[in-house]
This record gives sequence, C-alpha cells and structure tokens, in this order.
Amino acid sequence: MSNADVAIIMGSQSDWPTMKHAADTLDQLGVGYEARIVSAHRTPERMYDFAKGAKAEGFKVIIAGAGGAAHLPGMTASLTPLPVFGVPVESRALSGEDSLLSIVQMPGGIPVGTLAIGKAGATNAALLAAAVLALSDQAVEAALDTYRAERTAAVAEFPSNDAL
Ligand code: RP5
Repeated sequence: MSNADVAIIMGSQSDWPTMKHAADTLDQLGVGYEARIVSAHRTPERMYDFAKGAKAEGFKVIIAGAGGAAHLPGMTASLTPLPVFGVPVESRALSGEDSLLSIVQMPGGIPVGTLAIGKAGATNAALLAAAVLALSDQAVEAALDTYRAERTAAVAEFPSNDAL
C-alpha cells in the first residue's frame, strides 16, 4: 500500500524536469504523491503491473507524462478504473505536438484527461488531481482555495515599466 493519493508516472527520466512541476504543485497543496518511471515501450510489464495494481495500492488519481509516441497515459487508462490525467512532454523533434496528439486522441470509452504541453500541463494536472481529491478532503479543498486566492492577489491592476 502507498500512503500517497496521487501517482505521477512518466516514460523516462528525461520527463522528470517537466513532471516535477506536478510534484512541486502537489507539494504546495499538501497532497501526497509518489513519482515513478514507467515506460509503455521500454518497461511494458512494469507499466502493466503498476496500472493493474494502482487502485489496490491506494492511489486515487494518476498523472501520466510522456513524450513523442506517448502511449503511457492511454495504455495506463485502459488498465485501471482510476482517473488518468495525461501530460504531453515537449519532444525535441516536434515540440510536443506528437505527444499531445498521441495522448488526446483516445478512442471513445477509454478517457484520458489531456492537459497542455509541458510545464503548464504538468502544473494543471496536479491542480485537477487535487480538485478530484478535494471533493472528499476538506484540507485539500482549503489548500486549493488558498492557491487560487494567492494567484489572484498576485495580479497587478495596472501594467508596470519595471520589468521592461
Ligand atoms: C518517451 O520517450 C518518454 O516519455 C520521453 O518523453 C521520450 C524520450 O525518452 P528518452 O529517449 O529521453 O529516454 O517514452
């Protein structure tokens, strides 16, 4: 059993600089997570075992990041009843458009909630995972409210020349 509510999985170590933004956001919200490298192509049996066992391990939401021919989120979604949020990692060859289309174009019946390419997607995947948990966790609900209020307060009403 894992104490973590959220599993962050990724296809490669090279995805971690992107997926760390999901981890950092969950840290800010006080949400427990576990991060693992699980490749659909290089470690398919690890992927199968993880996805089949994720619910029994105690995870409630899975965030899956991958780049290029990014099959990890969709394959994971096909093997688990848990909600899966997919993060397209920015690839070198096609800037993540390949990752995005690989993840978003799931056949009807097996959903992956697909986020934006790169850092914004990883951050928002964490916020969506937290929003799911907040439905039954008042501490996470309060942390999300604070997160939003802080971002609202940080927006100046008038533009400044200071940063020019
Ligand atoms: C995918 O291939 C991974 O998710 C990664 O984004 C991409 C490249 O992997 P590396 O060759 O950098 O390990 O499976």
